[in-house]
Amino acid sequence: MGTKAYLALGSNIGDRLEHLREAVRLLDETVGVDVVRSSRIYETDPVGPPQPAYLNAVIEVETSRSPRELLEACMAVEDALGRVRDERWGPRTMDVDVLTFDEQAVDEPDLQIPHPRMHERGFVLVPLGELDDDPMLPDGRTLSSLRIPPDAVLGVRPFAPPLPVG
Ligand code: GSY
Repeated sequence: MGTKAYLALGSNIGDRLEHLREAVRLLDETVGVDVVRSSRIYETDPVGPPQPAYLNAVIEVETSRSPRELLEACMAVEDALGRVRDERWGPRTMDVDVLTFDEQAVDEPDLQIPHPRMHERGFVLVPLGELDDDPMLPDGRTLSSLRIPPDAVLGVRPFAPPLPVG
């Protein structure tokens, strides 16, 4: 039995929907990673500097990898989809973030789980809430206790059904 992890996917350059589909295919082909299910796809207002709207989704994976090995798999998918790591909050063909890893917490300089900003982001919370009504959040927060600012949710609009899996 592997570990259940949630990953956040985002794309705002080029054929965004195809990039999300390709990310799921590549992750599922990765040794030690099985994509189990996907949220619906949302079109979301960009957070950060002015840039095109994103497509975002959250997927559930089952993995035999360690948290760091899962991070490496996510970065390999970003690289395969042509991500250029320049501007920190800038546009990208593909972003894959590890949100949770069972109930484990990781606090290393380049890897923090649960993802430290996930509870502030409507583009993460809305799709994640479809898959799990009580996900692990930073500092023991619960989804029901969060006060999500209205514009964080208004900027998250259903766009397409869940990504094909398997
Ligand atoms: O943090 C992931 C990349 N990203 C996003 C995103 O995925 N969606 C939205 N709506 N805004 C974002 N800003 C950044 S950076």
